[in-house]
Amino acid sequence: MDEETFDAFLDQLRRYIAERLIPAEPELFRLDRVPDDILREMRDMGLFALTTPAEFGGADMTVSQYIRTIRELAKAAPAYRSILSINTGMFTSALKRGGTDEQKAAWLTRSAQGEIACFGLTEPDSGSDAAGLKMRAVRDGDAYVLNGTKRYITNAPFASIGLIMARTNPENLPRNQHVSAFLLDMKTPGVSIGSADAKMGQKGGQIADVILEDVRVPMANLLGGEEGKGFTAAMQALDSGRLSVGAAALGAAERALEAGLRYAHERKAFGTPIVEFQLIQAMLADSRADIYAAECMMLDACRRADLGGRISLEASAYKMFASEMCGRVVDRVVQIHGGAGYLAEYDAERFYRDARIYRIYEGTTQIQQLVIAKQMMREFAAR
Ligand code: COS
Repeated sequence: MDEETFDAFLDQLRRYIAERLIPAEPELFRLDRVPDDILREMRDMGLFALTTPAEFGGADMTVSQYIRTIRELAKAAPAYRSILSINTGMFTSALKRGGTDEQKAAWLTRSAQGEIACFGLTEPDSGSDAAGLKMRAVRDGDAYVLNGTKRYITNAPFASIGLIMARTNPENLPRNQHVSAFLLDMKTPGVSIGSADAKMGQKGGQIADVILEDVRVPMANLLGGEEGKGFTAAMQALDSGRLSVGAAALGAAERALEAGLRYAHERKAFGTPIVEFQLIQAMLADSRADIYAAECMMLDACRRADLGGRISLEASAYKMFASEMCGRVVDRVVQIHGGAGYLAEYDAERFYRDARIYRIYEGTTQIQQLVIAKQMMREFAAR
């Protein structure tokens, strides 16, 4: 998308967020899902197709444009980003890199039209150790038969399309080459969805188990038409997913700090607005500096992604910093609110609960440390 069109789009999106998405938050929380009329509007605005190539009906944004869009969206309740970010992030990214021409034509089009996608990697016994997944895919004639359970799957209750990682070849291969990726129509017989899990925060977004029992997936749905490429596809998709989580954390921190700054002006103590107190100013200033640092990392990591090549280190470093930073900012914003910060009547406690997951999903902070250190060791060995 050319920069002028993008700037106009971002302006329009900012207005939509301020005038439509934020005012609709109470309804979103009451329903515990994005209201249908808003979902329709989001589809009509092309928000599910931000990263889809133009030939399949998308806006074909650069990584930088896409991630800046996610940052804006994250200033509204997190569920608005969640409902579309698997489509625009991991699902589209894996297909663009690894899909055959036929797969791209079929599945990118469905995704761009707003069929909600899910990404099935995590299982009851494998989270951080992604290559340890147990779901089996056994070849039978012109199909694979999939059996197993995926856990904590974002959007599972709403999804009609999915990308599911399963083991095709349990013997005689290094362990991550066992994994293949499958495009799944969620209406296929044998697919069932568990009840939505109750969570700490991010109300309106839903996660659940995806249970596959003798699910026949046509051979044509094996991503890239080749077995054993699923782990790399998942890891590459996670690199882009981590940029998106970083942007979500950044946008959330900005929204929270704005609330803290406003409250500090409104609330008086000792006869003066508390913003006049230097210890309050210190919390505001530390938060602003934190946000600025994350913003710089975001811009640099995205620029590198747009140049092509592997960005595992930068994506992990940015995701780690931005998610930890967001945790610090929302904590300070609760503190600035004092007793009011602990009450559900104010937004601060919600921001605090919503932020906690950013340090966990798409790889915990500890996994990001491993990814960063591994790249450092690789660079050292190559000297
Ligand atoms: N890009 C391209 N290829 C990659 C890759 C990436 N980002 N990451 C891994 N690979 C490929 C490479 O071929 C790699 O071999 P080399 O390191 O020799 O190039 C191979 O996969 C194996 O990678 P690695 O040795 O790092 O695999 P491990 O099993 O040790 O696991 C971690 C690595 C722990 C980093 C990985 O399992 C992980 O990211 N876990 C967290 C999963 C996660 O984020 N889950 C969140 C929920 S999913 S929404």
